[in-house]
Amino acid sequence: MRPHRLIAAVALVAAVPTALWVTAVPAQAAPPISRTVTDPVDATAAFDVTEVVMRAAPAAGRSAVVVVRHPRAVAPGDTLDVWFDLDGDRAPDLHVSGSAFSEYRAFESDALDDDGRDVTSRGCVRLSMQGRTSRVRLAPDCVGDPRSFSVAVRSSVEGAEPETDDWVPRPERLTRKVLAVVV
Ligand SMILES: [Ca+2]
Ligand SMILES: [Ca+2]
Repeated sequence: MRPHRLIAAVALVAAVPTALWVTAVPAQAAPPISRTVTDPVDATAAFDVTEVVMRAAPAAGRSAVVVVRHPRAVAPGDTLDVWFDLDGDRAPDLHVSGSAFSEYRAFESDALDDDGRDVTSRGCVRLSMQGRTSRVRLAPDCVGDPRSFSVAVRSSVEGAEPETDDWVPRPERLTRKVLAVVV
């Protein structure tokens, strides 16, 4: 390449808008190993959620965890639904649903309002509700070893109007991704 051509090429690269590079970098970055989503105290919520913490499994064979915090202790009738997107297509693949002091069920899922097969007995996902904390444990190696996951969380009280439900991050939306297993 002759010198004046080289100078022209360098000038062309320099002229590319900075924004192009800025937007390209985050798209390639790996999801974080944890994510905290804070949610307002909602006076209208029957069973309020104020924080959701997602954490990758610390190693292969361990569980990823979703910790849901409430401003009061869980009571009979309090219900939690958590949907997981495991393949990154922004549609749920797994739904766990349960009530305080009762049992929970897990279902394959294609949409927030569409449960498929009951997969509770596989033990891939478990829900516990105690004190001011609900906790969901997901075994990545039991659900096809996804690279990352995101969740939608809904809290409600049995028999209460849908308007009193609380959603994180917001109604019928999934959070951003978190790595499934720390690597
Ligand atoms: Ca809330
Ligand atoms: Ca999906």
